[in-house]
Order: sequence, then structure tokens, then C-alpha cells
Amino acid sequence: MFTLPELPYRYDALEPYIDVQTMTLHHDKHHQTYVDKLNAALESQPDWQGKDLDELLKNLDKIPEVSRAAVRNHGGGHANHSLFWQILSPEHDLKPDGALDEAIIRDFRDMSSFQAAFTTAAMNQFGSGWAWLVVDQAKKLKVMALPNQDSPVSQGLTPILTLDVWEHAYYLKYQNRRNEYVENFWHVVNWQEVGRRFEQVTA
Ligand code: MN3
Repeated sequence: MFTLPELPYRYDALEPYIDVQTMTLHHDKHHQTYVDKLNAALESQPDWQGKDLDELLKNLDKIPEVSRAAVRNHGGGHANHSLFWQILSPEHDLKPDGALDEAIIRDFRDMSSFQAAFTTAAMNQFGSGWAWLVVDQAKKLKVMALPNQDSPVSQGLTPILTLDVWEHAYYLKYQNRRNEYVENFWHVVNWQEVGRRFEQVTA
């Protein structure tokens, strides 16, 4: 049985960039629902119970069709939100350093070119989805967007940074202004955690 992980900081820790109301609703209601529906989807799949999320998301094509879409959507939803909470920081305006900083320069030229590419991905994702910074099999950094709750893990990629661009992630504070939400996201990125994840994949 999957359970909702606690936030690693207070609900108001990301103010004023991500507001306390959004964080509370997003974590306690939206994320909880993905967890509950993932557990419900696995009730009829004893062979898949007890597998970790990565294993489920890497093997969607092997999951019986009756449960596949639910595992894709709710397993993805659980995995994506769990990562999202981790890569946000109560300490604001951090910067990448070390191996990750070097890789950003290597693969995007500089930090502002990387941020521009990520912002474009987040803005151009039509409807609901997520923007991603992933490490590919050649250990290169790539920016992408995926719809709904699709996870890069299902494509053999390792996500290290992500931004939820579903309206539920920003509508209370920003209404239709996704651009402001994306701009403000950079203030609350936990670059230490992103760097730690990068080094885990590339070490
Ligand atoms: Mn969400």
C-alpha cells in the first residue's frame, strides 16, 4: 500500500511564491487522491502489489490493460508529486553548484539558457502536465514537457527537477497567469536536492 509522504517543510514555507492554501490543497487533497486511486487500481493486481513506483512506471506495458491507465495516471501522479515536494525549498533563491552546475553549462550553455528552455516547456505544455529536467541514458541533461501525469521514468529517463503546470498547482494564487507561476518557481528550487539526484545518476 502506498501512503502520502509528508511535506519536508511547512505548508507556508514557500510563501509568497507558492501560497499556503495551494500547498495544503495540493498535498492533502490532490496528492492523496493519486495515492488512494493507485492503491485501488492495484487491488485487482496481486502480482504488482509491493513493487516500487519506478518499477510500475517502467513496466506499464506489462500491467494488465484493465489497470494500466489507472497505474499510469495515479502511479505517475504519486511519483511526480513526491518528487515535486522534494525539489522545492523553504530556503529561497538557491543556485546550482558542483557537477550539476557544470552539466547545465555543458548541455545548455548557461543557467539562463537552461531556464529559458525549461520555461518554454512549461508554457507550451497545452492543458495539464509537467515540465521536466531529466538525465538521459548518456547522462546528458534534457528539458521536456509531458502531458497529464506521464512520467519520464516510463521512457527510461531519470527526472531530477520538475514543475507541475496543472491548473490546480497555481490557479488559487495566479489564476490564468501560468507565466508568473513559472517565473516565481525559480525562487523556491531546492538546487541541493536536484544536484544530489544528478550525482546519484551520474556517479
Ligand atoms: Mn499537482
